[in-house]
Amino acid sequence: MAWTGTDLLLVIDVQVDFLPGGALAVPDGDAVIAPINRLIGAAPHVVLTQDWHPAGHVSFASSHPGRAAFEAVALPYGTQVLWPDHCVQGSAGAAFHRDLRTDRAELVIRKGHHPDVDSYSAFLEADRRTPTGLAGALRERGFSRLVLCGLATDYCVAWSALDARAAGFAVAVVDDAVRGIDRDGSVARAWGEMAAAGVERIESGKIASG
Ligand code: VGL
Ligand code: ZN
Repeated sequence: MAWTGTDLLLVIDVQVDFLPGGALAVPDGDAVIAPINRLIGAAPHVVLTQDWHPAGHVSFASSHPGRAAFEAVALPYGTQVLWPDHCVQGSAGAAFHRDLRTDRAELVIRKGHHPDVDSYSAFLEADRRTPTGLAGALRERGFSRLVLCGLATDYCVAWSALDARAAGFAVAVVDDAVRGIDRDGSVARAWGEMAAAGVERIESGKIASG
């Protein structure tokens, strides 16, 4: 593929807590930084997302006495996986990785800021009703195709890709610029769901620069 003016690179959650040594480290997560920086250098437009939870967020296992991280609990909006405390607003772990090239970002969308609702997706929170506003912003600017990369394949990348398709965008996910948490086959399942929804799976080396 070659970039066109209505394409946008959407970089998901390349934050300290999701990288090796972080609170919710994605295995091999730092491998995405070099290909993502190359994509950022070549893409016509760039938007970054940032997982951005208040302390005591409902998705934290520490907010549910007697529960442990990676267990699932029932919440009013459905099943929620519990996570270690991560990406707390303003914390060092919530910062973008220092090697990520953030200079070209035209917009940073923060998600997961409602205390009682998680948001893996950059578009629609986990209650599946509360929009983040990103679909409207991108539509208003006339973008038609979104190229996604970042962390984690099986959570924030997949949910964002599926919601972007549902919002009417053409979507591609860059295979070598994503890594997953991968619990119980969740990465393979995510790729299957994305393929079924018409999400294209591409390699960063196949994207022409400029
Ligand atoms: C994510 C779990 C919890 C992600 C965010 O960025 O994929 N995963 N919060
Ligand atoms: Zn989170």
